[in-house]
Amino acid sequence: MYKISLRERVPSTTLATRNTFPYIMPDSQQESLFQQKVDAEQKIEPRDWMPDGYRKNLVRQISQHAHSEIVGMLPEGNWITRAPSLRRKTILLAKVQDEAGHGLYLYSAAETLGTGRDEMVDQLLSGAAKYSSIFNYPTLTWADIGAIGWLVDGAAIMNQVMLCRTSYGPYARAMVRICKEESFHQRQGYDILITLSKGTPEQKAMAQDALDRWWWPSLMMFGPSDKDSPHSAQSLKWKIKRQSNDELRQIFIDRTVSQAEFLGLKIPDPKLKWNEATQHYDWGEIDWTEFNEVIRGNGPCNAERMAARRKAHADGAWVREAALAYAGKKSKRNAA
Ligand code: FAQ
Repeated sequence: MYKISLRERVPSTTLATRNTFPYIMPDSQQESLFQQKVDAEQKIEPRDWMPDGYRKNLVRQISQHAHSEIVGMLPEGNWITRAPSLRRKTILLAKVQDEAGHGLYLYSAAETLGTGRDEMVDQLLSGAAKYSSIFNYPTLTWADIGAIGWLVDGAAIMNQVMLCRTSYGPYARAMVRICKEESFHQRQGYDILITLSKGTPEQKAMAQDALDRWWWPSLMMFGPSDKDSPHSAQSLKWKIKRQSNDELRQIFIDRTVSQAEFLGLKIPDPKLKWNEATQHYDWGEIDWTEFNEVIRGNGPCNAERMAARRKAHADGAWVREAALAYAGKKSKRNAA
């Protein structure tokens, strides 16, 4: 198949074909120019030529990322009415609203690749598309809200800072904005845990219990280990991903251990130990059976999360209809 690329510079060897412009470049040549551009750290923009696989992979990753932000509102949203003070309530409300905003930036970025938002949402609601495993765990106590901010947002930032340098322009730019907000989210979670860990023995125990339950699922957020990650090699070549799942997971562990120590909490991993030779922490083994079960839909809260999203979507149908009718009226008025 041949496609025309209007934005690529036509190579000088083709100048002889000037009179027959537009020049039609074979896919193999387009692909090699595309890779050169990626290697040179130039951003790929929506109207640029891109391999079908690059487009598909991006829509897959960005839409799953968007779904994660939206489903990710549920575990914390669950605590807005139960936050222990007005201050904590307003902070949590703002944080959960930020997650909705992140979902919207991401759906918009994915739409620039030619897939409609309705289609992406249908894929989430039908179970065809994944969202992050982490949001299938329950928030049992207020300390869980601290643990989500500290560990879940902390892991999300670790992954998303690399995505600020992803090769696709609209995704990279969305990430810059998202990361700024995620840093605030991480601090607010840590602040909750500082308060609890300096509190009564019951509060400290609550913080430890939250760390015990959220530690391993947070490490799973980085995805399967590199050797079992089907998308990584190609995504790294296309610079969609800039670091591997295992690399990011290790950096996250290395940075988080001292934060746990500062809180006086113990990471639930008997094998966790500083390794002088590698200058990294050694650590235990993730329960990959649990990870695979959760992403297959069999985690503790998968059914509940999907039921909540389906209900919200159905309940919001009238809002979408009203917004469309209003937009239609407005564009008719403007055209008149
Ligand atoms: N959960 O070959 P890989 C947040 C799937 S945002 C579920 O390694 P890839 C903010 C993967 O999709 C959190 N599924 O895949 C917040 C693929 O399935 P597919 C979300 C997972 O894409 C905080 C298959 O396994 N962040 O938390 C998971 O190269 C608090 C094979 O895996 C992002 O989405 C998982 N943990 O690497 C919100 C960041 N891991 O599509 C509210 C962007 C893997 O073939 C409250 N995404 N899978 O059916 C990425 O960086 C990548 O997509 C990875 C996975 C690193 C997640």
